Amino acid sequence: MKIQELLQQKLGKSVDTASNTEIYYALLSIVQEMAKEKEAPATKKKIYYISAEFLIGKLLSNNMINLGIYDEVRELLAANGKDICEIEEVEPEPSLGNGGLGRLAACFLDSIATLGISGDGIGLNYHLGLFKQEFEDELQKAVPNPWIEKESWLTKTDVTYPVTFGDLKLQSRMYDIEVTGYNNQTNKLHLFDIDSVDETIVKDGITFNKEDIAKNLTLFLYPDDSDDNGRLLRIYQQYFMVSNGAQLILDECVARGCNLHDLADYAVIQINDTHPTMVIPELIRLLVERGIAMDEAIEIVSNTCAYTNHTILAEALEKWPIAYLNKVVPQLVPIIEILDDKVRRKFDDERVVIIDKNDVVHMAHIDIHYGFSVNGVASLHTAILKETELNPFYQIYPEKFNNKTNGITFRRWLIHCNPGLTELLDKVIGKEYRNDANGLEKLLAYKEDANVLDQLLEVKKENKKALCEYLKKTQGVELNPESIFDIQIKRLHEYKRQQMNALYIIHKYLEIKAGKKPSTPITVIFGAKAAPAYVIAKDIIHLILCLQELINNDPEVSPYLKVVMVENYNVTKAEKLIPACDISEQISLASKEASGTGNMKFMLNGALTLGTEDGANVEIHELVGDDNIFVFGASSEEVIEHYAKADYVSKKFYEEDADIKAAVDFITSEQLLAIGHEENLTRLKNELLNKDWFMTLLDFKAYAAKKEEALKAYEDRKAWAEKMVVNISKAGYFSSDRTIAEYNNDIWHVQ
Ligand code: 26Q
Repeated sequence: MKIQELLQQKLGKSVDTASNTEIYYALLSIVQEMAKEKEAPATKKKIYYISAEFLIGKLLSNNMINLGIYDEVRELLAANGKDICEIEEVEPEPSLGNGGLGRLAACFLDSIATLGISGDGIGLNYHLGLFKQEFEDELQKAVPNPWIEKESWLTKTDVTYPVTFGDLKLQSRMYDIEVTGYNNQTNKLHLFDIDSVDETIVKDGITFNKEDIAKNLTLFLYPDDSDDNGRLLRIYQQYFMVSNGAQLILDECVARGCNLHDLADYAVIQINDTHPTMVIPELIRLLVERGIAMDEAIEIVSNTCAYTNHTILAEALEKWPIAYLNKVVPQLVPIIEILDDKVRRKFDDERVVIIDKNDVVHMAHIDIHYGFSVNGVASLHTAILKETELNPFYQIYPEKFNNKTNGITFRRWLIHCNPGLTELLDKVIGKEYRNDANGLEKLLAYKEDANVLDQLLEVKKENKKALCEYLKKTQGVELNPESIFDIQIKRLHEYKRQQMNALYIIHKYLEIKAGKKPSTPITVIFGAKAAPAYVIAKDIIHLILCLQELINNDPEVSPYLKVVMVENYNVTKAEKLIPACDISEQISLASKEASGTGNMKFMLNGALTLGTEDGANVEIHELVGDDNIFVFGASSEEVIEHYAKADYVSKKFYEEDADIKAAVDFITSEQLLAIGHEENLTRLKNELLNKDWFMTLLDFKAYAAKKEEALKAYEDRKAWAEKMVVNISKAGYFSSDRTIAEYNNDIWHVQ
């Protein structure tokens, strides 16, 4: 049946008389039925991608693109006076992730299905998501983000498993979301939940009784772990995820003919950071329960599990006191002790033990000893893991270490979010790049083509206008689409250095006040959520919001400089911001950003990177060359040396440079104190002066100078457009299809 007839049948009325909401739910149902018809055929081996986060974004349009019906539906709706964008707005965005790691998992599911690889995601169904960010009194306020509606992409299944925590026994329930590849098969995202979860226990923002596990288990992603009960809840969640995952995997493999001894021929489990690490002892436990000897069970599991590391930040590497595990998952503790004992017998090296002398369990160490692959997510990151952070392990297991530079799905991050650019590309280089992203290189031939360059600038201008309208409507800010759009969107973290960008804004503000006006106006846009327990991160948001208030309301300054912090930054907002960006801020302290994936999305959409030699920025730099990127700052080697020698003193930079001093002092100026809170602003200033663990002041001057260079370069519109062409042309490498092909060839060997 044609889509038109299907839609009318679902609606029970003609399209032109239906509401946007009715059309959305009708399309949801049609797409789900079409997706189910493409369910992947069973193959012997299957990849299970297990992750605490899946930041999937809205699904309707992407599913329609992947099913090949998007254009038809858009035209059909238009013919009936309906705008597909307004129908997209009806869909709530699933709140199942936080940042890069979760978005990567979502891009990977898309690419796994697109490459026709048999593989499913395994995670949790958080009812209230991460949290929704609201701004109040120039502060971040966290409130629940309920996103599950009666009709949604979730399909309730009758799959349930028993999960035991000490003397608490729970029964799980599995929900599925279909994941359809681009012109290919449908895989699944399995999200586990319990029927007894009770959203009404949440009061006063995101506060709830952390001890009532049957009611709170799947309420929030990353519940506040600043107290013991919060940390215990995290372990409950993690075990619930992996126990369900392990039971599902064993059941499915047995159904496909596995005799458990040969599990590694039927399953490969990719462990996304350490959050799912307990899947290793849990699988061992289940195999032993099913009659396999301990040593063999350990061997089987070690051949089945592979680990991806996403960070070198010590504080983000999970370590759990054995006492916590004893409380929540006593059944795993004897197994973890055996795993530790084996390591201690083999290696006389306290750095590689699993349970350290303080009785703390190092989750990453379990993954490395008892998995067959350890990968980093960008080439610099993997090199640092080998040479520094995980060097003692690299010495033992050099063959396990490998790099898999991250990628992004071009279906969402080009075709869907930037239809103007997509149409231009289709016209200039044909559509083949949609199937093989390397085909974007064809655009290089048009680098000198004035006509193509003009059209490219036109597309960018239209995207900027659309963003202005959106921000006017949603946040009431008035922006100038002729200004330079400089955007930093990512989780709020000191290592990502949003505070350095804020200091630059202050610096610019002071210059304008002193009469030095920029020749092209600048709009600096931020989007970021701070973990509710991360005090300094919230102080940085406060500073940015205070600057926004001060600057945008100053008639002397606002014609030249504006600041906007987008509220509740999420995937949907990223899709509007990225196509409108001129300068992509990727300014982490070198060595600290494992990869970054926003950097890739911006490049693909024709923004130029202003960044440090960190994460995948290094690879972007290599691909586009010196002329098409703005690189500054201390190198990762220099930074690592500063840490080793403990010789970085931020105050020295403050005292020796008048610009730095003026910018830092301004944080507690009369003007800002009149808007913001003394406590927050003073704390942030003191942090920069007395600690500055991520060396903001070290790189500030180089950053400001490089930004001036970028702003100047922008004024030569033709030269800038040529740089855009180079960035878009070279972005093909960052397709997650390439990344997934590498995972499959080197690690998974599925098919
Ligand atoms: C750990 C312990 C205690 C509390 C929280 C956590 C925790 C939670 C979330 C640790 C890490 C995360 C998320 C990490 C993350 O998103 N990492 C990003 O992964 C991307 C995909 O590989 C990279 O591109 C980014 O560079 C990396 O920061």
